[in-house]
Order: sequence, then structure tokens, then C-alpha cells
Amino acid sequence: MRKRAFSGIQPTGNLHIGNYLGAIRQWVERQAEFDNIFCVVDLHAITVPQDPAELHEATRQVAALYVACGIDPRQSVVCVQSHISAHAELAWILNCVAPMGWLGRMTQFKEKSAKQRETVSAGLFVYPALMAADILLYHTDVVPVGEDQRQHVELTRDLAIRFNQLFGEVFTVPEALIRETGARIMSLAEPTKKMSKSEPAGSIALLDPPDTIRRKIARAKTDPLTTIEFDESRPGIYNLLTIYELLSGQDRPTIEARFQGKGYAEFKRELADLVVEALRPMQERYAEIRRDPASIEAVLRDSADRIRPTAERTLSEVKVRMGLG
Ligand code: AQP
Repeated sequence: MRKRAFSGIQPTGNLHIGNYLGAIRQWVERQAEFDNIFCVVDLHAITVPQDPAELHEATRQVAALYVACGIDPRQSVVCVQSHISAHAELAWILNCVAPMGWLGRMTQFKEKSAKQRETVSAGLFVYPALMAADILLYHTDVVPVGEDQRQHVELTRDLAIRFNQLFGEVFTVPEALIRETGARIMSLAEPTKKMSKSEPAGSIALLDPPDTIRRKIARAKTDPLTTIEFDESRPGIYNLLTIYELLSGQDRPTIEARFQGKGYAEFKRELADLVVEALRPMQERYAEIRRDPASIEAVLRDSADRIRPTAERTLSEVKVRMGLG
């Protein structure tokens, strides 16, 4: 029996190379090893205001990008969270099991709510309970994510353990799968902050055209020093070098030797060429997939039909254990 892997991305904007290098690439690389569910988590997206037509379109875009990046829908489930109502129902139950104190400690909530203050939705606060529901419904063993999601996976583990102690063993306690390199790709504009969909100026989107990629990399913030070395105390150049390392497959000494005595401009030009070439096949596959919208709709519908029974079984067991119904 292969282990079950579950992960998802919110359709909240253009996916970027941080989402790819931190999450999607490891989904693809380890696709054969696990029994996978890759979800487009649209219920998470509405924790902040969304335009309905744009959300609907972004959901298809993210699903098509999963496939364009190398997820094979015959091998892995590619689904939409809101197509399976058990996610929302289990989330409500977990909201009632999760102490406020646990949710209040989540750094992502603190950061995102600080920007919105009074208008922040209650949904944003309980977001981690919905994420726990996503994962726990399918008896997930591993959750391949970027570093920023480590705390939410920890909370999922705590909630699973708490529920199992209170009501009996129902949930599998999952583990986060976080890469050593690339788990936190930083913004090109502000390299002390993570690259994020909501800050497009600092992100390289997977669908950015070559000119835009070259311009963004040319403008990427570095520092007044001139050496090109993997030095974590220099976040701008360290981040660019990490992207180079991940996309070239070369090791750090080889990369440092290659750029010894060369300037930032030359390094950035080579990096831009590398990123453009790495994204080209994915962008071509994406364009092909989008020419046939019916096929992606069919994938999403069939996938939901395939996994809904598992989700409903887990939910009914939870309800029986809790005396609901
Ligand atoms: N900068 C990053 N480096 C590495 N991994 C990252 N991930 C996100 N940003 C980076 C990983 O991508 C997956 C999907 O993320 P998400 O859409 O669920 O939410 P997010 O982490 O909030 O993503 P963004 O890009 O920052 O979007 P917004 O601006 O909407 O908040 C996760 O596995 C995440 O770790």
C-alpha cells in the first residue's frame, strides 16, 4: 500500500515559482511513490474577498497548471475542494474541537489579518481547521508543502490527536513533507519576505512571458557587495542563487566557481535564461490544455467522484463517534 499524499493551492492569483519549487515540483518528483490527491482549494480562497468570475476562472487555471507542470490525472487525483461538501462539514466539526488559543497562534493569520484589520473574515481565522479537514478526510500520511505551511500541518496533527483522544481513533496523524532547499523562495523585490501571489511585483509567475521574467530578474534586489556566493546573510543574492541551483541541478561549489569574478548583471542574465527555458515547456503544455476546457472539467468532475466516497466515509465515522444525527 502506497502512502497517501494530500496537498493544495489556493486559486488566489497567479501561481509563481515559489509555489512551483516549494510545492508542485516535489508533488511531480514523488508522484509515483504516493497515492496522491492534489486539490485546488477554492474554499480557502474565499477567506479573503474574491470576484466570483475571476475565482471560477482561477480555479480552472490552477488545475490546468498542475497538469502542465507534470501531474498526471490518470495517476493522481486533481480536484476542486468545493466539489466535495464533506470538506466544509468536517471543517465545522473541527472548529468546535479546536481551541481558540491554538488558532490565534497561527502566524499566517496574524500577518494576513494585520493588513485587513476590522474587515478580516471569521473564515480567515478558522482557515487552519478547514485545512485540517482537507487532510484528515483522506487518511493522509504526508503533506508536501512549502515552509510557510509547516505550522498549519502541525496544527492538523494536534487536532487529529485531540479528536482521537476525545472520541476514539478515527484520524491518521499526518506529517509535513518540506524540502531542504526551495521551501521558502523569497520575493525578488523584498528578499526578506516570501514570494507571494498577492505581491506580483516580487514574484515570477509561472505564466509570465520571457520579457517580463527578464525584467523582473534584472530588477531583483541584491546588495552593494559584488561576490556571487551562497551567503544566507545576503538574502537577495542567496535567493537568486537558490533559484539557479534548483533549476540548473548544479551544486553550490560549481555555481560559485562559474560566477567567480563575474558581475550581478551577467549572473542575472544567465539566471533569466535558465528560468525562461525551465518554464517554456510548462507554458506550452498549459496553452494546449486551455484550448480544450471540456477535458479539464471532466478531470475535475471524475476526480471528485473518485474520492468523494472516502471523504463521506470518514465524515460519517466522525459523526457517529460524536453522537451527531
Ligand atoms: N515563496 C514560497 N516558497 C516556497 N513555497 C511556497 N508556497 C507558497 N509560497 C511559497 C507553497 O505553495 C503552496 C500553495 O500556497 P497557497 O496558495 O496555499 O498559499 P500561500 O502559501 O498563502 O501562497 P501565496 O503565494 O503566498 O499566496 P497568497 O498571496 O494568496 O497568500 C503551499 O504548499 C505553500 O507552502
